[in-house]
Amino acid sequence: TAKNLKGNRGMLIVLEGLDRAGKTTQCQLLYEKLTKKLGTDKVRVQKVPDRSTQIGQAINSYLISQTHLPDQAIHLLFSANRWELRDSILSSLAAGQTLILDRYVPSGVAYSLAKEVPSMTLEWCLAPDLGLPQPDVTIFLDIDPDRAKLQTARADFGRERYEVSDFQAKVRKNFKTLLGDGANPGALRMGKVVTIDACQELDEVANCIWIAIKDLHIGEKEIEIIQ
Ligand code: DGP
Ligand code: NA
Ligand code: NA
Repeated sequence: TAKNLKGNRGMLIVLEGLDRAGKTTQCQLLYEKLTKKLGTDKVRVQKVPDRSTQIGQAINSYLISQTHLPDQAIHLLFSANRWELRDSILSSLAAGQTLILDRYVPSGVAYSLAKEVPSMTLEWCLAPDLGLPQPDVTIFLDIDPDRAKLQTARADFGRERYEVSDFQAKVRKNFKTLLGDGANPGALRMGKVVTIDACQELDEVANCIWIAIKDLHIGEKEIEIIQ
């Protein structure tokens, strides 16, 4: 297993899910496990959106309802924020550093589609992200939005724009359509896709994630792009 994880390039791992599904905690736990195996300089976590850039700050203002933007404009800003990360994603992988992304393209499509703006079709939503690096594995932490709301980890839930149960239920449905649900393949190609029940205990979820990635063979395979 250690050998598989030590391929020529790093692995691109994406964790996805609703607000409060436990992504950030699980990214940290996975980071710790992987660093034990690979070394601290061989693993990195990146939050997406990255709120530290100028575009990220514009996204943050929108999310905390300090600014208003048309749905199309904010959609494109989220995508631009991922494009800003592209070079650092690729250079990490090339340097043999495994990268864990806390959200990525599936969030981009799932959240915008949930707004149900007729002109913002799946094709329209995905278009600006075409050409970005494609993950090796995408882990969907699936949780019922009402259960997520009850989780105590984040007392500030509900403060941001999308943190409303009805909206989250639509996002969840979109994630399932986009990433696949059991036997049904998803509409997006995001590498190996694994859905995990995020209502389980933290350690149980962490175990499931580990099982999903530990035997992944990337070998000599170059990173693909989303098309
Ligand atoms: P987070 O920092 O992980 O809490 O994400 C911020 C919020 O923005 C969260 O409600 C999910 C949502 N979000 C993340 N990425 C995108 C995106 O690309 N498009 C849209 N519309 N929403 C996104
Ligand atoms: Na959030
Ligand atoms: Na995030």
